[in-house]
Amino acid sequence: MIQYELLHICKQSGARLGRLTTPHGVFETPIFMPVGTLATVKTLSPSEIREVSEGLILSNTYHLWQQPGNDIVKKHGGIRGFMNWDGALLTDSGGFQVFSLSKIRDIKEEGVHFKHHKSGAPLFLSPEDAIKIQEDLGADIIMSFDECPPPYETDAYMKDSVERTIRWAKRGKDALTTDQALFGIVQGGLNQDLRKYCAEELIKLDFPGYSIGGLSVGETKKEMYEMTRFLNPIMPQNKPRYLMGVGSPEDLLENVINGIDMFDCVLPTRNARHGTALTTVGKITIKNKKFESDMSPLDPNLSTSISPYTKSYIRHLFKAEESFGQRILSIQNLAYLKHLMKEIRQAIKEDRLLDFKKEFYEKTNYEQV
Ligand code: PRF
Repeated sequence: MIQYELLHICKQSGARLGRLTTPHGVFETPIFMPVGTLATVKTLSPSEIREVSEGLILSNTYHLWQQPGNDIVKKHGGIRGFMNWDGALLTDSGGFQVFSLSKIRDIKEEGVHFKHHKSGAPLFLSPEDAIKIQEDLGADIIMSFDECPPPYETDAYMKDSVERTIRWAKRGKDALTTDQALFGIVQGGLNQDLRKYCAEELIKLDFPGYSIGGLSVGETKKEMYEMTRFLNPIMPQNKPRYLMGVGSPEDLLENVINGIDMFDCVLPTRNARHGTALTTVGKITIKNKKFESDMSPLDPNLSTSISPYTKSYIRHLFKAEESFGQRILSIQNLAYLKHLMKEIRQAIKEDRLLDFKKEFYEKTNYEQV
């Protein structure tokens, strides 16, 4: 099980500082969790993951269920044993992957029939299956099986979908046989009435934490921020709130101000593999010609294990398609988000997060909407 304690609310911004206690670590929130979809944070070793995370990472039910299979992961004592990770872990339920990866699917009350995202093989996943697989994977925090519809579906569709997501959350809760912390996921697209309804129904089921799904799926940033701001007073104060799949620097800051405690996103590691660095002064496209003989470190204000490398060297690695370049930027980008979240927590403690926000947009090229 987990415990959450609300420690402080920033007087300037309303942002929350909390403490999340899990069986494998105690964490201050707000926190960013790096993504290790296939039981690996792409390109990094566990000691590197330690360096660039707070010690809490995310992995995925859908992917590990399909490859190598949850039975094999279970044999290793779960994901932690499988990937030799001694920190804490959260798994997503597979709900989102079914909807984002598979174009052909048939949603029924019992679960979802769909095709494998590569082979096309027919598959079926139910709320109970998602719990069983997550029990085998053995994370500290696990997710309900939900439907994540596109943001601009009709209200009628959204209503059916939200009702089903609530029923699925209840079924998952009833199926759980371990003391893993199961979160409910608030859906409802951009419809405030449905979001409120979904949150209230899930709160009645008394989950140890609540996720917000169905955002950052094609709506505008303004719409996303409006929805987290709307949900802030509706969500319970004494439980953690996790905004799923959100993790650009500006989205972290804006959503912390709207009361979010936990985040995950592939953005820092995916950007890294494509040559985009996130730094304390903003985004950098490392392949740019202007870095050809740039002797400065990637980030002037952040000291990490990759600080000794010059921009010129890292650019060279990308131009030569050497995989070490991807590793260097993965470390940088995650280290930067860890640093940013630490600065945000400090600003909350000192009741000056809005001052921090102003400076953040002044000192970086991250864009305010
Ligand atoms: N549901 C689940 N996982 C998710 C999402 C969701 O809606 C999202 C949407 N941003 C990311 N990951 N189960």
